[in-house]
Amino acid sequence: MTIIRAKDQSISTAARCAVAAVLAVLSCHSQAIAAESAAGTRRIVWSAEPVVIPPNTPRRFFEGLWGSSVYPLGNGRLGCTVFDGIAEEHIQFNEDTLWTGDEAETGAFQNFGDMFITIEGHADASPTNGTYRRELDIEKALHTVTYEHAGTRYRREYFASHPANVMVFSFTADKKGAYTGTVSLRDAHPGGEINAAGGTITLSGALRPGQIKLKYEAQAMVLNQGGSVSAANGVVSFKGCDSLLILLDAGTDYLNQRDKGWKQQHPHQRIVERLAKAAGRSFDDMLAEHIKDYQQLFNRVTLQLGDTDAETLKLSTGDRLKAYQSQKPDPDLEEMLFQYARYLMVSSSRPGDLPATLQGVWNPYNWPPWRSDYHTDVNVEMNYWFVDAANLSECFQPLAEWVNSIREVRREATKKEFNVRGWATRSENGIFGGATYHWVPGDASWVAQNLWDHYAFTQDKEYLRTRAYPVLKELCEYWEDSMKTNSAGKLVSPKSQSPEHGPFAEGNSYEQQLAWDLLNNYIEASEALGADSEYRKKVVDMKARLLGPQIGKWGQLQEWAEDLDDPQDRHRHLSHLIAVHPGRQISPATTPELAEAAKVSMNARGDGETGWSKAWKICIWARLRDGDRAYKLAGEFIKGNVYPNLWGCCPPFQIDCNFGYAAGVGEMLVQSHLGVVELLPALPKAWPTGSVRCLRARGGYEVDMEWKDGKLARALIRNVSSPTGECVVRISGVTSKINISPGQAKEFTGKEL
Ligand code: FUC
Repeated sequence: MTIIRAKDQSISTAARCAVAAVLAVLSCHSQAIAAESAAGTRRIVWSAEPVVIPPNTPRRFFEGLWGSSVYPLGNGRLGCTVFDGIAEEHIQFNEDTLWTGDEAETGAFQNFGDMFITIEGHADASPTNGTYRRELDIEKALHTVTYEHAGTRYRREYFASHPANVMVFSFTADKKGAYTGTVSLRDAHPGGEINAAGGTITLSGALRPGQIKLKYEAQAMVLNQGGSVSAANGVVSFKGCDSLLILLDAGTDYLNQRDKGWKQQHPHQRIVERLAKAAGRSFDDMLAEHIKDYQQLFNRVTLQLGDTDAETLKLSTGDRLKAYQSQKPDPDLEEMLFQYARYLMVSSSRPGDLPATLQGVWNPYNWPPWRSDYHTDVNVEMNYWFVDAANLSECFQPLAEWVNSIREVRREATKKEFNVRGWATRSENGIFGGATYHWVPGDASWVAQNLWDHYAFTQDKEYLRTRAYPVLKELCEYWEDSMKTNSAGKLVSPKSQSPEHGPFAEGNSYEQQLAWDLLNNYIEASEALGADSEYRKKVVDMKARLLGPQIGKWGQLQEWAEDLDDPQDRHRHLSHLIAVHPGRQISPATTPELAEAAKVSMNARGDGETGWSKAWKICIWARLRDGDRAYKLAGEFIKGNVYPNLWGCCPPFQIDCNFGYAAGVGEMLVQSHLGVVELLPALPKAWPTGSVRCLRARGGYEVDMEWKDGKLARALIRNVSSPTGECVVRISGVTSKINISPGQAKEFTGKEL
């Protein structure tokens, strides 16, 4: 493609430019398989050891072993984590709708169960004989395990197909009759039933806690070539088989519609149909379809941040992380983590599904850390910050649909609690609208910021009209009814806590900044739709009367309306810096004094804390245009908060860490929150040469860039969805207005840069 990886030095610069010119106007969506694969560089997470968790391991150790070593597969709805033992394969699986809770209680995302495949004659197989390798290829969303035992080469290939909507596990060998053993399922909940007939095991039951007792079912279908398969006592046995194909599907009767009582038909029939369809197809056929579907999303963006030496590239992922911890430069790993976040997003959030939880669609607990829920005081928002910029707009849809599904429940609860219009929520949220922990007035506006931003990137008016605008408007009404006028005549938010620390006070910066953002976004949204001009005037007035950001006695940006900040406060939440990122109220370009105060606060908070906190700090420093500091935080994150399977950790594993990191990398390369598409606003010295293809910018644009010696060498901006094509760009410090007709692109080289 337009961007040739540095490893592919055989392609001349002239050839590169020619390719660039021809492809300049094509949208990334229509481009074929990325050149990366063709150039022989592949994005692979790998290890030479299976995941071994000794029986009866206490939960806190299990978390460390599971969270750091299993490889995740998912198709948005279904997810599984694989352990890859030789004599016994263990596959823990999830389906995104298996939740406890109801309209009052958050509940928790649930483990669904486990599938075990035991292989006879492997008990003495050694994973350390030098032939064992397990890998996750994130360019294909394909997991492979290979090993040799007693003169036979064994191969397992697993994937979670979005188009076929089932998970697929293949076991092959280079000798006939190599597989004898059993397949079994374990229900993660008590009281269910497990039956086996023919080659299929069925697990079914109903959840007990909570008022909404979801019914669930999973089926594993074992298809063999050669040998025989039989069923007894809930277990499928296979004997002397040349190969096995196991299909796994699961579901519940959850429906994201309150007016239907949150329920639909029992999942049994849907599972039977999906499995029957998949069983009629070959593994190769389903794999080809899966890779095509996945790469339509994944291949849109390529990124190159520099070269890692060949020795480091050969290391297993765990060893590369160790090398990185001992200061070995590895820009390829930094880039890999950006792409890994895209892998996780495509695998855990597809249209029609529920949003990615704190653990995406991978959770082995019934009482998971923080319920594996939708935390609205930073985490679920962070999950979706990077999605549009990383050219995965389709993956955003679940968040908008979830908000839409719970609005009514939240409106009722808010009316009952505060007697105001609109709605608010508490920071722990579930799939039936139930919420727990403190009420946090700013939270709903924060999710609404994601909703607005998705429009800002895509310019999709139908989405704005039906999904974002109604929420923005009802939240304006919430603020209208909830704000008080203080003694200085300013509007202040009701008493609450700045997320998770400090006193309960009025006018916290968290609420003030989020209210500003909400009102500001509402004004733009109503203008874009030509809607509610009278109400808009009211909102303009409210925005003007809001208590704004304040600079305190040590030059800091105040977290509270009173000047209470402690310079020793290292709290993980950065709630008073939302105006810098992801908001747009404070920036070095528009409010330099406040931006300086934000730096004082950021320096005081320090460069430590949880994985997601560091990820957010990357974003904030990038918005403050300090690329080197943003890079330092990226390094702190990789050294301290990334497991060998590349999951980010709080600890424990929390997917916002991965997604927040990707947002940070995006902010370092392109910013567009101020109505200007700004290229390389925070490029660190550590990435002097690099390139990126098809990042998205707000307004409906796509950006390709190549840079050299810390300076932009070539840029291309494509109009993919801007109706006007009036684009303000900031390139190499110069701001100019350009016009790019829909479907066209403008290239910048030479003097313009
Ligand atoms: C917020 C954070 C915690 C954790 C939890 C899921 O409450 O303060 O660190 O990430 O979300």
